[in-house]
Amino acid sequence: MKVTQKVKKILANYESDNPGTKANLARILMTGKLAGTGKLVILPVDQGFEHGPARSFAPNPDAYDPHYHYQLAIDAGCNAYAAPLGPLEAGADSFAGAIPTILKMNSSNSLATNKDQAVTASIGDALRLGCSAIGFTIYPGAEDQFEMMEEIRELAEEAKSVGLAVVMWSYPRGGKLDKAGETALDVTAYAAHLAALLGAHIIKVKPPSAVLWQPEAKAAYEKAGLDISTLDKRIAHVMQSSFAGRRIVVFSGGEAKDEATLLTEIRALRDGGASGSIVGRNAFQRKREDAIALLGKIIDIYRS
Ligand code: FBP
Repeated sequence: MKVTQKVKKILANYESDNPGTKANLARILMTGKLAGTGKLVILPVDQGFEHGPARSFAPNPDAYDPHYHYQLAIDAGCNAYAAPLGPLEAGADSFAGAIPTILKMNSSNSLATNKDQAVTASIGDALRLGCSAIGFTIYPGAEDQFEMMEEIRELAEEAKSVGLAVVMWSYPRGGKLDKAGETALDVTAYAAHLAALLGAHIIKVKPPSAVLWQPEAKAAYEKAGLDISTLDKRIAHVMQSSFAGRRIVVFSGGEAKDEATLLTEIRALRDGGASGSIVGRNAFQRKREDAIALLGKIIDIYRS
């Protein structure tokens, strides 16, 4: 594997990491159709946990099979495939070494009454399955947010010590946050910044709206005269909040939507300097050939 200058430059931002972690970041950045460009598209499939099987897979019943997702990520030319323990185990032998994997180590479920996550796998599992990274969700704003932060502190320390990379899903929710607050620009930038502060190599947040939710933050944005009128400008601000672009930040695809809307959003992500996208439902809820075509278009946008 020849590591490009672009990727070397990104790896240089991770000044404290050991060669194992850098090699795993390089594997992710040097795989798939975006290999070497510094951009990445990841397929995440943990929605079975988060939303349940029918909401996740009934639109495309082939997707009930965990092998389906490994193959989709490979054939579409994704950089990596992220999933909880069970589905990674279910294809571990058939797909060993075929695509970098990210072990999603905690999950919630929609039957829960509180906004919290259970740790559902170990660093040993990640190593046994040959994963490149662990994935972990924090819910900034939730009653249990500090517990989640303490859990990832411990897991990240262990992951980094054995050469794994750390991907953090930072999803504000719970507590005082309402729906508008969850994706507000100030809250999203705060969530990305918190993940960077917690030592994430790769940060994952939702594309932010133009809402400024916290009055104190709103005043600071207004005083600074920050232009937040378009999505690309808001993405640039989230990148700035992630150590001035020194951290890889990918944005989620969200609920299944029409292709034109999604691609317009992806172009704004690219124009704002996003590192890439992590697209689940918009991929696997479509028929396989449509999903591959759509992921191909997303990849082309990042390549251009
Ligand atoms: P999607 O592209 O399907 O939105 O997947 C990204 C993701 O972060 C998943 O990893 C996760 O299961 C899901 O979003 C959570 O979505 P929500 O916050 O809407 O419950």
